[in-house]
Amino acid sequence: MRDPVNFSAIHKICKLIVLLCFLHISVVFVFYVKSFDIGHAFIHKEPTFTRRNSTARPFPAGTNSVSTAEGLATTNHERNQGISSNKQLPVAASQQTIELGKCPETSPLLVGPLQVEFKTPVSLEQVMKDNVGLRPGGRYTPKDCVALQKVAIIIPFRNRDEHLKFWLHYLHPILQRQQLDYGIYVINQGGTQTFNRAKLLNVGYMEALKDYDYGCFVFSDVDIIPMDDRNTYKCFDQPRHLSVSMDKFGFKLPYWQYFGGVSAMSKEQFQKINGLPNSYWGWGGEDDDIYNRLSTKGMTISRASGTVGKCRMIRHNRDKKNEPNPQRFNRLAHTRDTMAKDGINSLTYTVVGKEQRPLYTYITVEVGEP
Ligand code: UDH
Ligand code: NGS
Repeated sequence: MRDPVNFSAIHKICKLIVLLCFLHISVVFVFYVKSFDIGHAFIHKEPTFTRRNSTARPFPAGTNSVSTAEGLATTNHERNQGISSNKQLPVAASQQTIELGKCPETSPLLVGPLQVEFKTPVSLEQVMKDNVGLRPGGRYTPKDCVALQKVAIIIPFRNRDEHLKFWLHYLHPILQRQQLDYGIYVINQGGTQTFNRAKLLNVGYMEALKDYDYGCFVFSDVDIIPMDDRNTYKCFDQPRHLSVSMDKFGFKLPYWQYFGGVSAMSKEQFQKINGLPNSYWGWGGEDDDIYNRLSTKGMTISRASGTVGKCRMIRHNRDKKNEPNPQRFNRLAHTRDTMAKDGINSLTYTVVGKEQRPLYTYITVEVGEP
């Protein structure tokens, strides 16, 4: 005889087991769906992360590293606007850094010969609109690669605002295409004493170094514009002369030793010659003195070809208080003896004002008198 009570107990146990199984499957299912959600969210974001990573590396790896918030998890627009979007990324990714590649030796952005004319007036507002990537003080750093050189461009200045507008209008886009990490320094001679171009350039060197670790210094007259962007405003193994073939000289060098107009020296080259002479007041000779210094120290002049080195000068009359210096020939005969004590080591000046304007840093300085 079978016992009916036992059957009912087994039935109950079976029902309990089925219920437990169902519960177990439900719990497993809920956790599975949850884990799928997390995984899906990560997979969804990862392609964005990978794509940005790859566009930030157009060139072989260099030395500068950029934090994820700036270089990897943000778009170019966000970087320009200073917006960081790394909040949505997994913690591990937001802590990563990437290395920007070095800019190439020859910039791929160069276009070659340029149209340069001074008939159409230029406004600073328009120049600002055309150069939105600049930081205050006329500073610029390439976004996609590490610039090969940090260049301070020094302009001796007094009462040439119209020329400066043309210079900024033409040069800012050129310098950006040359992929330089640069800053513009306009050194304005205060007062009404005789002009002293070389001393102002010495001041520019000293003041620019207070701002940034510049390794190269381009000294440019305010009225000279290059006609070819392949004439890179950077430094070379030897001091560089940039205004090679000027329109006013019939697109030729006026003489082989000519080092006036626009020139570039590395920090080392500049220090080797004790900077520039402070003692040339008025027009003429200071550029020849710089040449004498370089040649005394065994350096030679490097130049682009006559074609790449073409440039235009804005025609103007002689400025007041910049008459030809009658002492220049006598001074030039003694560069070798005077250069050790007349230069950056004997420079004295007073900064009257320093302003970081949108397109350049403007420094007004008292440099004394003859
Ligand atoms: N500079 C000024 N203000 C001055 C004098 C000179 O800003 O009052 C700067 C400016 O950057 C200029 C540079 O110093 O480009 C060289 O001076 P400069 O232009 O006087 O020299 P340059 O050799 O002209 O170009 C000399 C006078 C030419 C007169 C020609 C008359 N037809
Ligand atoms: C030379 C001057 C340089 C000057 C060059 C070009 O004679 O300072 O002419 O001048 N040297 C002396 O006077 C000793 S320019 O035609 O640009 O006015 O840079």
